[in-house]
Amino acid sequence: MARIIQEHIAAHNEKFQRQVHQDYEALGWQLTRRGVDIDKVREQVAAFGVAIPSWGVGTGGTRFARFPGSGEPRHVFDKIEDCGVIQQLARATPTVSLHIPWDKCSDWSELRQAAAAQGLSFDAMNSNTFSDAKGQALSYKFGSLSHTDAATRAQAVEHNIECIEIGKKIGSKALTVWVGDGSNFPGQSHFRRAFDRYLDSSRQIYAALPGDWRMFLEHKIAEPAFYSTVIQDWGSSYLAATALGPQAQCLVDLGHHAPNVNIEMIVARLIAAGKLAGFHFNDSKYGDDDLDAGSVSPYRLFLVFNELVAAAHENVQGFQPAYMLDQSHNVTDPIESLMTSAAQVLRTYAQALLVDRAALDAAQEANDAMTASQLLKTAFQTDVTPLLQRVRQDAGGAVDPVACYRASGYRQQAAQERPAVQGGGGGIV
Ligand SMILES: [Mn+2]
Repeated sequence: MARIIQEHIAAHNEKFQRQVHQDYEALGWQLTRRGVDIDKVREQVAAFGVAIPSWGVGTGGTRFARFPGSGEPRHVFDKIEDCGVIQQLARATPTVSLHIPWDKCSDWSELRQAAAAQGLSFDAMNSNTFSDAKGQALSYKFGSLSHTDAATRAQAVEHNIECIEIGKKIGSKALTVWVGDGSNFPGQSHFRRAFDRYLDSSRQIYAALPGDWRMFLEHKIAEPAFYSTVIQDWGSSYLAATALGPQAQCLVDLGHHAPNVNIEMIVARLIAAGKLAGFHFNDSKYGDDDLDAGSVSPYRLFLVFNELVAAAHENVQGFQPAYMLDQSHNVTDPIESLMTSAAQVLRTYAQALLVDRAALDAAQEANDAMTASQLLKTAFQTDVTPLLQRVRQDAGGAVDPVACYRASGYRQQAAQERPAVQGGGGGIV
């Protein structure tokens, strides 16, 4: 299937050319008055990338139902094609994060070439021991890396090592491990023993990690285990990552915390400890809702980015977080949602770059809470839309990615070429 032709994007951009130029100039003057060089901010934003999860281009679902969309990807090569369109139009997602076994294929070098043809490379590998793969010998119904049965734990370890082996073939440099292990009833699980078993299994995975790889431990407070989870919070994650060694770090999925938890504080703690692996961006109102990034609480996302920009500004040693989207699209076209979320991540990064760090430092030192708070608000309330449009336009993307995508007819074409299939991975991690 042909990607969206560049002439279509150029014609789309042509309509906005004058407007983008004028708005960018106006924003430039506004920022100049605040002592900010808009071109420097633009360069930083243009260099920022967030990975697409391969499972994100399929329609998600809830435990009640899944309503498949049309033209859904049938296999990993279709997924790469969709990811290529997202990158082509939004220019913020140069990498893809694979999920095994959902993305298994027979020729990894062919996949690597297919991705490269779309201007894509591969980010962290994701293992799956929270569901049973077809033909799998032992079930993960009662856990995986922390299972009471040694053979089941060994099978889960082996699977993670296989993910590393696949990752080596496609240029990945990290393994993300999230386990659904936990319990649904008080008394069901011996908390300390389960954690010890998890550590013992994880040590075997860690030992298989190449020297230049990192292992990302993703915590989650609940679901599918609704009473307790083995790696329930950043504290457990930090304990495990510390026990494993320097290549193990803690990954923060924004949806994996109790309501109202101060996530930006957690981020700051992990940065200080040199243990921040990176992020799974999404948004939520109640729990692990997996809504589009910044769709409910954009200010919370901004406060997280404020910590990230501050750490970079202060040259915190070893600070190199990995960024990925992780959301489920139940009612929208996944391509539209992923482009919108990627743009939101870039927008929030740009806003955080606008915080007057010297003034904030001074306000904090002087205990001037009002000024400090206003400095953040001033940055957050700046409309950086023209800057984002310019970044996309300069890179050959679309000024308005969703409008350009809709007008391209890509989805309709995909629907014709990809007959609907049953099943497929629609998981949420
Ligand atoms: Mn996640």
